[in-house]
Amino acid sequence: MSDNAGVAHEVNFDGLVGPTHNYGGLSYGNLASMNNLGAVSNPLGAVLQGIQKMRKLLDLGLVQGVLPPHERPAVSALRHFGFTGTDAEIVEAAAKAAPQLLMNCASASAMWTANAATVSPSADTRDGKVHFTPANLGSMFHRSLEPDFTGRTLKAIFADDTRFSHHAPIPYGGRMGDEGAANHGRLATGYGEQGAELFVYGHSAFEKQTRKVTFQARQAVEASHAIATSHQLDGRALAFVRQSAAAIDAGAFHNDVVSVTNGTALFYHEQAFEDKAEALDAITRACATLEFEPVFIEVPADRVSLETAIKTYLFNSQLVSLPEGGMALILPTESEENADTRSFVDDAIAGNGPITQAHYLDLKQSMKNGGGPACLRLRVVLTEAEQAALFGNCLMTHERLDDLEAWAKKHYRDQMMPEDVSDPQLYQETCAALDELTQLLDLGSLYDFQR
Ligand code: SUG
Repeated sequence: MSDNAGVAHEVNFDGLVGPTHNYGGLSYGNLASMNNLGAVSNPLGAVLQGIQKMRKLLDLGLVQGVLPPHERPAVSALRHFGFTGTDAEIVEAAAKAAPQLLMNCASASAMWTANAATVSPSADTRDGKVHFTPANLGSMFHRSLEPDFTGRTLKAIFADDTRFSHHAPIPYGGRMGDEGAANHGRLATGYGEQGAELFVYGHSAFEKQTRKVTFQARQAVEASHAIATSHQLDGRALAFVRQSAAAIDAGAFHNDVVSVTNGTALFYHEQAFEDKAEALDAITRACATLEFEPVFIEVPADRVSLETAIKTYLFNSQLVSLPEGGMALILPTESEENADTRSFVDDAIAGNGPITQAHYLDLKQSMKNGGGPACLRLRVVLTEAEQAALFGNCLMTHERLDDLEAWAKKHYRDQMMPEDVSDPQLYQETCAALDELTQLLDLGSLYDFQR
């Protein structure tokens, strides 16, 4: 498509934290989620922290988008489990008969939009469209409830079918997990240029588990291959790389907990990949077909241990290109407070590498469920023409963020225990909030309760 040529930007679509944000300890293998089970959460604080992050990116001159929370508790899922009656009756009945099921159906986990989908920019695809595949998130029950509504939302916003192509989630069964952009990266000399796409997987859906593991991998290589094929990517500019079992066992349930890409740079922990030499070689070869060399920024284990990387979420930072040149790391304050990670970042900035700035943000509400800055955003590279074709008001300005802040203050609770999800009143509050949100974002009747 000729008008795809020209300037392209990375647009970060952040997940707006939903009103049911709580610490239900639902994600086995995610140490923060496991360790904070039963803590008091602050949904209002969480959504405001997310909005602050979006403001920071706007201030840096970047393009910022938002994706709406999902309807929770997911009454439609509870209906599948045999509950009947009005929505409020269903929540009440599920709270009595199946509290654990209700807890799973009430998670606000859709906030982590790095897991919403895998996205390939139009510069990478044969048909010149931007391709989307919602992640099946089949490894965790509470997250497996997300793909339908994610697909619906993406189709609503990226509605122009001359520019955007939407695929169904990869079928899940056995261990055919797909966790979306959290295990996907891209290296390119410019956002508008063709890039090398990096798919990081944890296992084969068909392999026998021969080794004792502490935690199961979530991403199947077969799912990654299927996405690369359906997105019509150039096979020479791809790298499929295995995540290290040591990293998964240490709590890196997604690869974006131990590495991040931007521009031609890969910022990664020494122990991120199962076979580091082979991984770096595969990435180098993919980039070579596009005639550039990747910049590897490796963090050695003797400077930052895997354990520290996972505790501080150093690599779950957003690595973004600044309009004036150079790159900024958007990090959680946990990486500022730790001497090892702080000193690595300081040295990186002082050196001659691509990282020129660091900004530390308080995202503790999300961090306590294992979601750092990079988990909270879905990267979508769009040309200016594609950006202009978006439906609704999902691209942020400071005024729109002011509106979202006022909206959250009107509707969100500032304190919640996991068991509060059984309060039918919370469901009513959530629907009122989401109804108003679809008006603010001009998205029409998106939610089941509006249809
Ligand atoms: O899938 N936590 C999420 C965190 C996702 C982070 N995303 C990325 N790394 N990209 C998960 O484990 C916890 C929910 C709870 O316990 O209620 C949770 O789902």
